[in-house]
Amino acid sequence: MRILHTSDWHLGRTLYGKKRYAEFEAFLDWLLGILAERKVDVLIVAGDIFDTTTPSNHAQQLYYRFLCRLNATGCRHGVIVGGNHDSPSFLDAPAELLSFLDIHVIGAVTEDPGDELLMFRGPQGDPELLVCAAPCLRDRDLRVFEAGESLEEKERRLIQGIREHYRELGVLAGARRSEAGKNVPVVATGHLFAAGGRTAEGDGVRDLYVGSLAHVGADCFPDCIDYLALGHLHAPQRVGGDDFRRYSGAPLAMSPGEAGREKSVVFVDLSAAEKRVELIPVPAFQAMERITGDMSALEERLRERIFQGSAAWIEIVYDGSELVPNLQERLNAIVAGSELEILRIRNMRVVRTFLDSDSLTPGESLDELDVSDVFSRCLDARSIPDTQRPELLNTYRELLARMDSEDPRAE
Ligand SMILES: [Mn+2]
Repeated sequence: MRILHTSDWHLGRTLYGKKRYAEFEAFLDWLLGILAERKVDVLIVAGDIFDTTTPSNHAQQLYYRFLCRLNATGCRHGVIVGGNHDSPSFLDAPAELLSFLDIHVIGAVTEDPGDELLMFRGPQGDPELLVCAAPCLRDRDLRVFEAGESLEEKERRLIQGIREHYRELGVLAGARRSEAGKNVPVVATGHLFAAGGRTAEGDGVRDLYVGSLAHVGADCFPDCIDYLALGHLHAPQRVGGDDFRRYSGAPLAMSPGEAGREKSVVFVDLSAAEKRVELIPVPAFQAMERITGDMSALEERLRERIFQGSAAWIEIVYDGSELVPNLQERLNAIVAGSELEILRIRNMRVVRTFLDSDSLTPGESLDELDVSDVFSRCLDARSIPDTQRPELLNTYRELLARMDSEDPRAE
């Protein structure tokens, strides 16, 4: 059995307002090529297929076009599970239709964990792979919350709910395996934050749960799993040092700050006498770069890139001490007529001034700050004592998480 594991495509995601459809399309075409070349039997996409719960028509077109071409690569089965960015009901809506292409979609958990169990059979009808296709487990799916409980209690119960779900899947998988009468390999999916996992600045991973401390211990997953295909963390990584428990990571850089970090998909061969995994690097379809420095360093670097004929998307971080009131105009004048494109300018001098002083100065913009900067600034401005801050911060994060997870199509 040859499996390809990927996740966190975030189709439709923009970068500082810039659309990235050309990159998504290039990635999906490249992936079809890899599936054919490596003679992959099963494709697993472990959540965050789309960036939002209401994907654009263009993002949907890329997705369905890819799925239609999947079988032609020789890949016989597809498994798609919902992530925290996906709308479960949106993913599930075409599930019956897609099952005719042998593509299995699990947008959200149902009353019966058995619905997540998929037994794939070979051309002769013999069972060859068992997949526990667990999607992102949302707090409302697990229904473990009670009114008035503390944040810590909520998190403890959530972890317990996730643990229980995987335990049930393990029991069911064991039973299905003995029914099959042979030692069929088991692959499980998940879209969650495993304890010890790494995130990096600029990689665009959004907190899954309020408090974000709900990290799932490696002992949560049943022993019968031969390969665990996880999504949610955007940097490729193993779980607990185990080669067969992995995050594939996102295929595309989520910001110019991430440029240069290797992106990959995971090729897993369970058919060989010795099972093995291999990371297949994803090419960078769009050059990107973050350039940091004072005015002369920025100018020198930009000119260097222009000379090289680069068509990169650039994020500028100005950290000079000199006040440059016309920073944007000066930078744009440098790149005018070249292939370079400046997507964003972050003026650290302005950010520092804004965070340190009580008054706004001309030229400051909310765009320079992230949402938590603004909130801390707000607490400072109202002289909120430190003792009250953690609770206010939690309430604020709860509100943000609720805004993020709103699913207009649900119900
Ligand atoms: Mn993601």
